[in-house]
Amino acid sequence: VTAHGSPARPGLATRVLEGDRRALARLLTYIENDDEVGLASLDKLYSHTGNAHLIGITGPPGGGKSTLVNEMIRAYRARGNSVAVIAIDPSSPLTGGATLGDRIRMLEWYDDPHVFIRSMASRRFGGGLAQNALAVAHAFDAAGFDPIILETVGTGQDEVGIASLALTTLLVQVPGMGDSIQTLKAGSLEIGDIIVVTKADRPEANDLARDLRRLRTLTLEPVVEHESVWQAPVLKTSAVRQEGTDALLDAIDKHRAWLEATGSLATRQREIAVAEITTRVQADLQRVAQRQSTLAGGFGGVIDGVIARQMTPHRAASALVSRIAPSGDVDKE
Ligand SMILES: Nc1nc2c(ncn2[C@@H]2O[C@H](COP(=O)(O)OP(=O)(O)OP(=O)(O)O)[C@@H](O)[C@H]2O)c(=O)[nH]1
Ligand SMILES: [Mg+2]
Repeated sequence: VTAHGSPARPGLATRVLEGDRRALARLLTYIENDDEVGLASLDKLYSHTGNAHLIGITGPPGGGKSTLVNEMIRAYRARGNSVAVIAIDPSSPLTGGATLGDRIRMLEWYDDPHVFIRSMASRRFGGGLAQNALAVAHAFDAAGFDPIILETVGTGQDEVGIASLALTTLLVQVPGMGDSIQTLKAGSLEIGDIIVVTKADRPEANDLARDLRRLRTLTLEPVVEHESVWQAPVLKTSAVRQEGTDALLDAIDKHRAWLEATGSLATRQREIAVAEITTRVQADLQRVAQRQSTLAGGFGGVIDGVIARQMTPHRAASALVSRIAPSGDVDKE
């Protein structure tokens, strides 16, 4: 705390560590707004993180993700865990934010101090979705929640990408959406450490699970069974019949144990850290660029150079980046 007064509210981080929910809620708002208070609190909290298992869930809109998360909360509570949920809400004009169903589901946990659900609007962050969601996860981690579940709709690149920044990623597939494989975007099967067929009470669920098992063996490399290779299981869950959730939690535990046993956990944590830092760098550079572009003589004249066709936008960008990071090797790629 400086003589001029630190922007950090004294004690916010401490109160979060003590389990103060209101302090945690306030911290999350600061983090979402990229407020310096949130960053300063995270400085204090970060050494208390690294304990929680971060679970990503992604899949098609309306695929039953939130309902599944709700069942997972119930099952984790029965096991004595404190559970935090980050629901990235695409805020599409179609859904207009959290659905009534989501709100009712959240109300169920209103009085439970061991459940914390936070919705984040993805449009508010632009390209900065990943680092803010992960920063929120750090806050939950420091506050003692484990696991932390991150739900995103698997439509935009950002949303799929962020779910894959978890330690265990669940890819949801839903039966009865026409041709089963049609709903699966190329390449998206690989991000699933566990593939979950939701709404398994529907008659098409078995066919979909079978097709996914075949597709998995076709697309995911080694056919060889080896303990160092994770074989993504295909599991079925039904919220209607209250089936499959415990098996899913067991599979998540098994994946976690596999990560630890094979050393993949350290690799994964490193990948996540690199991704988080990289997106932060991108966001910071973007902010600098936007600020510079609005100054008089924007970007020190390079805009004029581009308009006058003396310089390509590509070269203008490189010139600006080397001005910001003079020793960087950005042009050498
Ligand atoms: N039959 C059946 N319907 C389900 C099941 N789980 C969810 N649903 C229904 O599927 C619809 C969508 O469920 P959500 O859990 O909101 O799906 P979501 O994937 O979170 O949706 P978005 O977040 O809007 O993309 C709701 O009408 C649920 O009642 C299930 O196990 N069986
Ligand atoms: Mg949802």
